[in-house]
Amino acid sequence: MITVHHLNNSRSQRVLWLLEELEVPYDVKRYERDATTMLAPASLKAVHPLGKSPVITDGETTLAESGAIIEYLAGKYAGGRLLPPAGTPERLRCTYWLHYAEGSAMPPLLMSLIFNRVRTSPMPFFAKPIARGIADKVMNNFVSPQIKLHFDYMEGELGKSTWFAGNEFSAADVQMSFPLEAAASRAGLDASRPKLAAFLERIHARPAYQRALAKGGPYELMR
Ligand SMILES: N[C@@H](CCC(=O)N[C@@H](CS)C(=O)NCC(=O)O)C(=O)O
Repeated sequence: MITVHHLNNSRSQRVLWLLEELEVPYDVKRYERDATTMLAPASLKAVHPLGKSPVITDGETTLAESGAIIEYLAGKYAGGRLLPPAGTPERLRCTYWLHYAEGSAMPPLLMSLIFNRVRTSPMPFFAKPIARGIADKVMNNFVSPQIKLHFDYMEGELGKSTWFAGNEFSAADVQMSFPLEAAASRAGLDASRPKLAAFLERIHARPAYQRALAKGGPYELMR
């Protein structure tokens, strides 16, 4: 039996969604973020040394890293769906987006989360203007232009095909859901990028996505 070690408001939501798309049985073991630090509880380290979510167990196999998990589950349980056939251009695109989501799209979004925290964290009054000045400078000179670059790129790519790996829905779309949801929640992704906005609407309307929300509990990404 597959067990998803699911942290609230996290990347593991997309693993629940994938499993609902696959219609395979699985268990969910829930973990709650610390309300102040937002970190995962130490108990998750008993499953994987990094203590991050998602991590799954499937029989003797323990696997972390959402791209690897999604590729593994789709390869083992999708019966040929969700991963385009090996050796095709669509498969290469699928692999590309499986890596791009965490390797390229997430870093600037994470930086934006961190520098927003720097701006809003409690600190002595005399430190505030300095901290805010540094945060604003990093955001304006580096992070925001990088985010715009990625938004423009992803918008352009979704102009070429309905889904990220081609005209069929695939594992790549599940993996790409998280950076796009994070972008909509904290980095100003909106209807000015109509292809990306339509992608989010389409995935949110999928019955499997809705079922995964019911399984995972409230899903509100950090701002
Ligand atoms: N690149 C990893 C990132 C894993 C990760 O950072 N997960 C976050 C949740 S979205 C987490 O566990 N945060 C809690 C913590 O770091 O303690 C993946 O895609 O699985």
